[in-house]
Amino acid sequence: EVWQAGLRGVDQDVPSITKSIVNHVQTSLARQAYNLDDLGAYQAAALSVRDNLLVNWNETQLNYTRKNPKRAYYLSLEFLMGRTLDNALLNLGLKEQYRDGIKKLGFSVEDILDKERDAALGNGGLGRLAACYLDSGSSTELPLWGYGLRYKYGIFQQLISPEGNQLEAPDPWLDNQNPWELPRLDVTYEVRFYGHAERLSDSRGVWQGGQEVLAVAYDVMIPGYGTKNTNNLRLWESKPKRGFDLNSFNAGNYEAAVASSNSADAITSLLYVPVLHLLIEILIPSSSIVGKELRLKQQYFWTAASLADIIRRFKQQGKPLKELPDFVAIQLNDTHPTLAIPELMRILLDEEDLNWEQAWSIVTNVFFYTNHTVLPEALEKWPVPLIEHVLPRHLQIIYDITGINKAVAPLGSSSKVTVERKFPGDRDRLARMSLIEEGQPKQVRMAHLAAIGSRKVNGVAELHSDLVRTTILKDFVEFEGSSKYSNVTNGITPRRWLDQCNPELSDLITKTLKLDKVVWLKDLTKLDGLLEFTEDAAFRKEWAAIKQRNKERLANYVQTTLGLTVRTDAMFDVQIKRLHEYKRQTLNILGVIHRYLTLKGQTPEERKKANPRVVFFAGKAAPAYYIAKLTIRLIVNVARVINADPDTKDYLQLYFLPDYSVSLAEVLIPASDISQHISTAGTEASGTSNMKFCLNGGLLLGTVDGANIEIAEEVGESNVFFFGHLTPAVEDLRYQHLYHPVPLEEKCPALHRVLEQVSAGLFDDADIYEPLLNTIRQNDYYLLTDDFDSYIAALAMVDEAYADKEEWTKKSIRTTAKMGKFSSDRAILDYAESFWNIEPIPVSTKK
Ligand code: 26V
Repeated sequence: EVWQAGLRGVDQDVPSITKSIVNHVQTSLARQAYNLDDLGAYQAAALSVRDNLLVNWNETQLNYTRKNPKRAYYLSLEFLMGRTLDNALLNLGLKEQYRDGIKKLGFSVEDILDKERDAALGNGGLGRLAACYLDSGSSTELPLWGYGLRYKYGIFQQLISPEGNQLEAPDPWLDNQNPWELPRLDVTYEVRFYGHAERLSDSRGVWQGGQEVLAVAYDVMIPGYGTKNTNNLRLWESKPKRGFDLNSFNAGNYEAAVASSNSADAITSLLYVPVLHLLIEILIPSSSIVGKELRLKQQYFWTAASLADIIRRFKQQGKPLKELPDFVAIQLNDTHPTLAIPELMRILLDEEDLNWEQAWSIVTNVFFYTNHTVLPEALEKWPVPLIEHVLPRHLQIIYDITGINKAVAPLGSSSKVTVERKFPGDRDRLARMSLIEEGQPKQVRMAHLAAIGSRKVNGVAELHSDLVRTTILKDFVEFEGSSKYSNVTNGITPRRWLDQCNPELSDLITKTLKLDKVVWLKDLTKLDGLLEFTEDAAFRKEWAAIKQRNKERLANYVQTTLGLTVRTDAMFDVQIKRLHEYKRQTLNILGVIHRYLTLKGQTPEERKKANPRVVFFAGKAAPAYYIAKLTIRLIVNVARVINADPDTKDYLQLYFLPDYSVSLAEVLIPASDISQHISTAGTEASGTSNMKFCLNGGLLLGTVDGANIEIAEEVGESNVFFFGHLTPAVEDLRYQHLYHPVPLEEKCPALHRVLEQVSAGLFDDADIYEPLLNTIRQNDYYLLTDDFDSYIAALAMVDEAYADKEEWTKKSIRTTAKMGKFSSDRAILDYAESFWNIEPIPVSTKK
């Protein structure tokens, strides 16, 4: 408890806590304590906890200013934070005191925690990864700040219509005021768009005119676990520089006057949901241009404000800009912030008068780029005419970087090694590597720009990083050497994803390891001390009982939110992630139908041998992703039929839980016996929920893909269920589909039967699912027909293994015990040491 003693600057005995909460009720909320509801109690408790964070935040920032260490910045368009109160209480070590204090006031801490809305400023894994990294940055005491956008609306809320269609509703998460942010109305920057650019010399230029918008900072405090260190997440809000254009206003043109103000506000109004670019363009050609321009403005607005802020902070030290790389490292989370590269060039060339070589050398030592996907359709490209219109000076710089003669190594680059000199006459290579893709229109390839503008490039799991090196950035590895292209396997914070979401398991682990929980939660490899207890029957009993209670907690949630009764004496089988063809939820639901048809074909006696299973799905589909939405509809309608069938309902239940979120994941993950991570090999860069399930003692059913491979390496292949073709086979199988197709009834009769039943209308109107089924019958790009039989065989192995409950529990314990590698502390320290060259800067806890 030593670490807690010096943690806080505010009195933390229970009476002081109740006093502080009541104080906030009366002063901050201007309400009466005697007729307070749960929401008011949540807000007051949050403000009271915030007082502690503020003290720590201030001390941390002061300490950084005094010590002046090199700092790292994590630029991410998405931070999927979830709820804050419970996490803050646990990180501060104040959960028990607040539980008591809140109880004294006549409330329950669980009810109050439940009043908080998720901060859902992200789409999925990429955004949640950023949130885990912030938690780990503070917990390991690194000087690491996040920069993002303060969206007015987070990811859409998902509703499911009675027919099974996904409907989207806005997520006005800021409607109740947000106690976790501090508006910094004095920290503002002007950001320019449009206008015109002129060249003043070979490398220098000037950009004038256009429209200026104001960026306003909002700070979110990020407490570390068991430390005073509290880092900052700075989110930018856009607002018009002048509220009204007075000229138009006076001329009676009210609409034009508010139009410019509307367009400034629009920049940070919504989080973008990835769309299938091609599909969208075909369907709504003109609307997509407006959307695209806004997204580009969003990216530039955020990178420009963040860079201006970083440079202002650096300049306060009075050091020359050539020392920037000694004090600043900037991690680019995917290509979304890549405009920071030409923007820093613009600042250094046009505003700071550096020459090209000096500027380029600074830039390429400051930035680091993480790639999160190798799927070609997901790689960002921006039309040249659009960049020219919105950011004319940046387009010039991008052309200069690519080199007048498409020589990739930039104009005047110190090495003077250009692609042309290294590979003379290889014109194909030049075209492949160019930052500009030829076409109508020409497009800027953001991954190429990010790669050549960065000090290091990494993928997010071993296999994925290999694929980055051998596919999308192969030419760059050949040109620049492989040492720049490395791997940092993703991680998750064990604070939220074990201690917070599964408190009973956390307590059992603490008791069993005989360690202060701070110790193992900060060095997760300590979990392997659990291994010796796998043979301890009493321990296994406790372990299994906790899983059972977590299943009941989930069943309760489904009962209260959906009014459905879930049986808890069955295996819980979970697949929760964004809906995408490559993630193959379709394979899962077709497997469920196969199981249903098999059960239907059995006698009641035969059925009794079946392993009862409850299958859960959750996840959102991009609003324009027709096939993904159709998959949701199929799941919902199969569920409707199966759950009502008296022949099978004791053996198979199916649920699609709407509106997947961080908070829902916190209930689902601890309750899972088995979870599915079944992407086509080579398509899932890493996956991070796979780590969360395994950390909570859920076993993994998956393909040999992403981080699944490294999980299996750690926990042992005998504790995971693998199936399906491997990455090297994929290309050839796709070729076979195209040029030597085999009729489905021959290739995979079991799957053929399933598709026939769906087509015939067993679950819904006949023909509804034809577009979905045709993706399988036609070219089956994601290889369902190749993997279906081995998938069904793997499911059977799972059933067989689950029949032996003691052995299953042993597997579960072994899995948790070997998950130490996947702490995001390990990942963030790897970035800190091998990329950023930054060190922990602890805030002294001595008084
Ligand atoms: C985006 C899109 C948008 C257009 C349609 C197709 C498509 C496919 C994939 C993506 C993902 C973009 C980047 C991303 O979110 N990657 C995820 O990053 C996680 C954190 O590293 C990782 O665990 C996931 O495997 C990876 O998909």
